Amino acid sequence: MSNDRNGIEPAGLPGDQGEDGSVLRIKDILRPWDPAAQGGSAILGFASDEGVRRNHGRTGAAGGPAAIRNMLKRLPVHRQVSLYEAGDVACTDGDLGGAQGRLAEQIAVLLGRDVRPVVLGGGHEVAYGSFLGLAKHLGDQLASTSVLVVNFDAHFDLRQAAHPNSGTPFRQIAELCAARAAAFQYLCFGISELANTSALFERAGALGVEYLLDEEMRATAVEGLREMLRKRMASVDKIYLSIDLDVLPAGMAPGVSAPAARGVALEIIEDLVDEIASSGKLALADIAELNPLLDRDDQTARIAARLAYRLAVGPQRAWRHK
Ligand SMILES: [Mn+2]
Repeated sequence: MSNDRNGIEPAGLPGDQGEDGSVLRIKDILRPWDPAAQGGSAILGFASDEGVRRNHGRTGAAGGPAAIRNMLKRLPVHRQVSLYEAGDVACTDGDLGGAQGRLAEQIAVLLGRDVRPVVLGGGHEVAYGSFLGLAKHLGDQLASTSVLVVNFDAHFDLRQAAHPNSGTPFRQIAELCAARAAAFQYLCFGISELANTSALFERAGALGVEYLLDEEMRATAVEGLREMLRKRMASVDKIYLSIDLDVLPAGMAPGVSAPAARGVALEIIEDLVDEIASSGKLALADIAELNPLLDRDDQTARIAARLAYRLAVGPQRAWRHK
């Protein structure tokens, strides 16, 4: 890798000037979306908190994509990767279904070029748009493709509501799967017993949802969780991963609509995310619920950027062994 940017703009950050080696950061390798792209990953924003508003939550997640990009672009890169910037889909007129449909169109285009979309939310209503994009891409193949939906979240987000919102996306996905004669395979990590009603646990049971409670996700259990996840992933064709930042402890991730009093530690989330990202089956991922208005020192945005980095670039642990 070269630091020569052809005189356009110096690579790295101002503090990097004078270094001998590579100071490349995400901002230096991020390319505008290229319709002829083949492989790699793309960053795609979903600037919406319409679902949070409808769910009576604290709005502000529409600013999530910009806040995550701002942190992501500064992170250093240690290996060559193809990373595209696919822009934002916004919901500014209250038409959430329309925005989810536009997101789905974009995702289907990326998947059609074998590019992994890493979608930056936005409220968790992003999840229905994400899955809709995968369904659009698969078309008639949806029913015959074994798709595992993995969600890191304190909540099931399986609510019944008059209008779709940030608490309903996985129920909507279940209904879409039923309408298309596809199996609904939904695995949740970090569910809080005290953040979901009995009705929701019953619906999860009726839908055959697999889940681990936050209290079961201790550091001492992580090897068992990884093994369970590896086995579960081995039996499917494709994975859609969703990460709701409110799965993290409130003290670590204050910038969300509904902070978790307990939550699951970041080190455990990252270990499991790395398992999924390196499975060879991860088709697309999203990171939801960052609300920059409620954040503290951009801490939640920094965590979101770390997770987006792992999904778009990969864990960089192997670098040490080169
Ligand atoms: Mn959620």
